[in-house]
Amino acid sequence: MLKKIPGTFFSFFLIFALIWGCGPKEKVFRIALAVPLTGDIAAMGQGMKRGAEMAVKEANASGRFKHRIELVSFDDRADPKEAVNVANQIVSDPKIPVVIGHLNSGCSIPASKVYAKKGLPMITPAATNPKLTLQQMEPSWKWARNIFRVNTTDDVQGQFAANFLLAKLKVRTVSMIHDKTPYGQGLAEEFQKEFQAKGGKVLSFDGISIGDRDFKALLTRIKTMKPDALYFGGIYNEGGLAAKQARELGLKALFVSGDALKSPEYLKVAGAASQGSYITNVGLPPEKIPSAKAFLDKYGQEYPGMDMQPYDHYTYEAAAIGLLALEKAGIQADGSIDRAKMIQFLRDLKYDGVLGRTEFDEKGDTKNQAVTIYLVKDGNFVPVD
Ligand code: ABU
Repeated sequence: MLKKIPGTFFSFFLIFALIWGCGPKEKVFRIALAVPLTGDIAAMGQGMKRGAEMAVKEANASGRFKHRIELVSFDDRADPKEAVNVANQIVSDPKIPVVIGHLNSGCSIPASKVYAKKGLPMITPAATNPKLTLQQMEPSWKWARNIFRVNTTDDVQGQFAANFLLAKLKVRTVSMIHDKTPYGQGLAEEFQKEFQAKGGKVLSFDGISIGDRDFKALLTRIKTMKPDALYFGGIYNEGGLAAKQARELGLKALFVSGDALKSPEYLKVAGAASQGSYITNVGLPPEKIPSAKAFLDKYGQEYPGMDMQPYDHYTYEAAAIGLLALEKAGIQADGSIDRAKMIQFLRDLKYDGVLGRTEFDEKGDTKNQAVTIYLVKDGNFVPVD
C-alpha cells in the first residue's frame, strides 16, 4: 500500500498540472506571427521571428502582464493558399489577441479577410501593397477595419525611387522587370506611373515568375534597348540573379529595386554584381533613429553574428504595439480578450519606438512615410542622403 502512494500522488499531480497548466484556465496569451519560415525567402521570415521573439521576451521580463506571453509562429511558406490555412488556425485560438504578419502582400491580402471576419487585429511589418489596407475602405468591407501596417507602402516607395532616379541620377530611360506578384508588379507599376508622369521613358515592362532562374534571353533583349536603368520589382533571389546575369551580359544599366532586396541575401545571390545597385527601403535606417539604438544593441547580444534582414525591427515594433494594445485595452476582468477594444486602441495610437513615431491613418497605414535609398558599396548598403 505504502509503495502505491508516490504513484497515486504523481497521478494527482499530473492531472492537476494538466488542468491548471494546459487547460482552459491556463494564464497565457499567444501572439501569432505568420511569415514564411521555410522556402526560398525564409531568411526574411526568420529575421522577423527574431524581432517578434525579442518583443515577447521583453514583455514577459517587464512584469506588465499577469499572463505569460507566448509567441506562436506559423509558416505560410510565402504561399497565399497556405496563408489562408494558417489564418484559419490562428482565428480558432481564443488566446490569440493579435496576429503579426504576413510578410508577402500576396499572402496578407487573402489572409486579412479571415482575420477581419473574426475581428482579429492584424499588424503587418512588411507587406507594402497599398491594396491591403485600402480594401477596408470599400463599401463591400463589412467588418471592422482590423488591418494595420507599420511600414509605408509601394506607392510612396515607387514614387520616391522614380523621383530620385530622375532628379539625382539623371536617368531618362528604364527597362522594367517584375515578378507578377502583388508586391513586385505593384511596386513596378507605381514606379512606372511616376517615372512616366515626370517625363521618363519606360522602354520595356516584362513579367517573370517566382522560381525562375535564367533571365539571360530577356536581359539580352533589354541590352539592345540601352536603358539608363533596369528597375526590378520583386524579391532577392530573382532580383539577385537578374543583377548578376545583367552584369555577365555586359548590360551597363544601373540596377534599381525595392525593399525586398534590402537583405544580405541579395548581396550573396548577386555577388560582385550588387556593387553600384540602388535599393530603396521603407523607413529611415534604424542606425539613424536614436530610439532604435537599444533595440540594435540588444539584437546584437541576442543574435550574435546574425545579419539583420529588412523587416526584423519592423516586426519587433509591430509585436510591441500589439502587446501594448493587449495590455491597455484587450484584457478584460474575466481574463478574456476584447479584440474590438484593441482595434480602437490601435486607431488612436501614438507610439514612439524603434521606427520613430507610429500613428495610423484612417486606412490603418502608418503616417510615417519615410523612404531611404541605399547604394551598394563593397557589399554594404550605404544610405544616400
Ligand atoms: N514589401 C516587400 C515584400 C513583402 C510584400 O509586400 O510582398
